[in-house]
Amino acid sequence: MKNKQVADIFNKVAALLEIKGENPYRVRAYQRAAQVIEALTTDVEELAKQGRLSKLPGIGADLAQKIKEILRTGTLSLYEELKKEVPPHLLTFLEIPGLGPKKVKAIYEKLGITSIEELEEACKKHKIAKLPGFGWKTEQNILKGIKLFREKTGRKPLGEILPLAEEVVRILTETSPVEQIAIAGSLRRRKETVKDIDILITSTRPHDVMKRIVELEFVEEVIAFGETKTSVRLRPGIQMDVRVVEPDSWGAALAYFTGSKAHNIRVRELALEKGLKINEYGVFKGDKKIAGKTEEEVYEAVGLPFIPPELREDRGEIEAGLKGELPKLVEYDEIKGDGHVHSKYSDGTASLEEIMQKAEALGLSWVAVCDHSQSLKVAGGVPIKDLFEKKRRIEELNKRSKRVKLIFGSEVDILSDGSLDYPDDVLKEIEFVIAAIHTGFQQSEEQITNRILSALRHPFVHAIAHPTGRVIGERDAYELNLTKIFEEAKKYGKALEINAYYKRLDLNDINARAAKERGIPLIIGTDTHFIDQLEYIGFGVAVARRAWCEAKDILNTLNYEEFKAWLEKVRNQS
Ligand code: DGT
Ligand code: CA
Repeated sequence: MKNKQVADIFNKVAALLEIKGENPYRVRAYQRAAQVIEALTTDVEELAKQGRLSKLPGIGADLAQKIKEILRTGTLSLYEELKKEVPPHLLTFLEIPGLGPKKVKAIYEKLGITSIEELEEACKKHKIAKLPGFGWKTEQNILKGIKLFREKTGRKPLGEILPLAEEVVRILTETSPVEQIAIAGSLRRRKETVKDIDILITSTRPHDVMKRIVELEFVEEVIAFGETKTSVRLRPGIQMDVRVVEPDSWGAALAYFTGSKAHNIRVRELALEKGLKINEYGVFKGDKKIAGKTEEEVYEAVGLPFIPPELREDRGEIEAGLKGELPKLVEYDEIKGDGHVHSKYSDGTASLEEIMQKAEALGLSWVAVCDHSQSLKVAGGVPIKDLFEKKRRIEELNKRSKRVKLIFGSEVDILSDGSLDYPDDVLKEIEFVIAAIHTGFQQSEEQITNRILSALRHPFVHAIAHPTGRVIGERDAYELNLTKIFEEAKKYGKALEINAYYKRLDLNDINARAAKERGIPLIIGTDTHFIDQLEYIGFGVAVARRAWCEAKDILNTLNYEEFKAWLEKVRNQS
């Protein structure tokens, strides 16, 4: 039913007319029409076909025409015109809960506010409360509305949402009549941030599945309930769309809803070249469906091999697939070690023994314990005397442990002049030195780049941790000349980290791919300070896969002896 779509457009038209200061009767007419259509229990499209629209209360010939226009074109020319006449940010303001057109108009006319940031600032400075017709309470509501709006529109880190989506899949598998179930969309492609959760299901009892979904404990709001599509908002402020598809279309739907859109468009072009039609139901030759049950057969029908979801971004995977040159991506279970873990020696919460146990439980065979260096006092930087105690403890534990070995590492600060935070005779004793910038972010591009370059040239450094310094949603990368850094890493055979902490993912997919193409070794580290987060290594593998990396590009696929050999090789060639 398109009732909601029609009502939404009428509501927006009413709001825009009101902001423009048009005749209140006209505004009211659109609002009323929206209410009437939204409350209909029959399909507005059916009424239109039967010529019964103008029988509806408040809908005259003119509005009936407009409804038909929306049904025919998906929008309304009047609405498109109005959007052009009103500053676009005011339309955004209308989406903030608690802000209607009257208030938006007043805020704009009296204070000239043009962005959400300005609006927030004005609330905090109590400029809004002083406007006529507003007040302290309204101001507080607007602030709350801004927070909700940001939650609603902001993208969320993969690491916050993937575990939630996997939990939903687990619960539905165990407690509802689903047959097939899969996560699709950007989550399946393991994009670093996601807008929403897309889930696909096959079931002979869709109503029961959807009922179970709206009953899930993390559901905050049911946006739409239907047997083929149900949308809910989950508590951390993210929408989840669940679609039930026919088993016969499973592969086609999975391919379609996994995206990316850019990838889908390229696949569709290939289909067209072969005289085929492709959509979420299948691949068709004329009226005959020739594929749709599995993703493999859908790709095959258009002349492609199966493309791993992490590559589906139209970044060359179609061309590579056609030539049979897709990479054999590093697998999650090929990871043998974690390159960056903090222990109690600095600001981590776990003892060396606990790290060993957890690593064993996860099936890892080595962990580099890289605590902060001495001058990083806020993060419990390890003084030199404790460093050698840590070394002895690791040697003792390694003697007793067969399956898991610890590597005596350090995350050594690159000081603001580019020197390292331990003297050379100390650095020499540390098995794995990963250097990092934690201070002086405000320096110029040249200064920061030079600091990293001098660390890369240092004979005892093996790798650079979180090379660009960005923190998703909190801090941009520092000013940096990555090209120079790649050149120097390549020249000295040093590694760059893919930091797997979900707010860092640094290097990101694009930069990691650039490094890999230049033959720079990459090392994945969880950078974890909490023992459970050793599991986050998978987010780093996701970045590596999105960066087209194969096992040979990733140092974590080496076994303990091989990794130790690499560490020594770096030292010997320096
Ligand atoms: P997101 O949600 O912004 O993190 O990213 P996606 O890729 O999950 O995007 P979403 O949820 O809007 O749509 C899911 C998939 O559905 C998308 O990856 C590809 C497919 N899709 C959506 N809209 C279109 C479209 O207009 N054309 C095509 N070819 N595919 C589309
Ligand atoms: Ca999505």
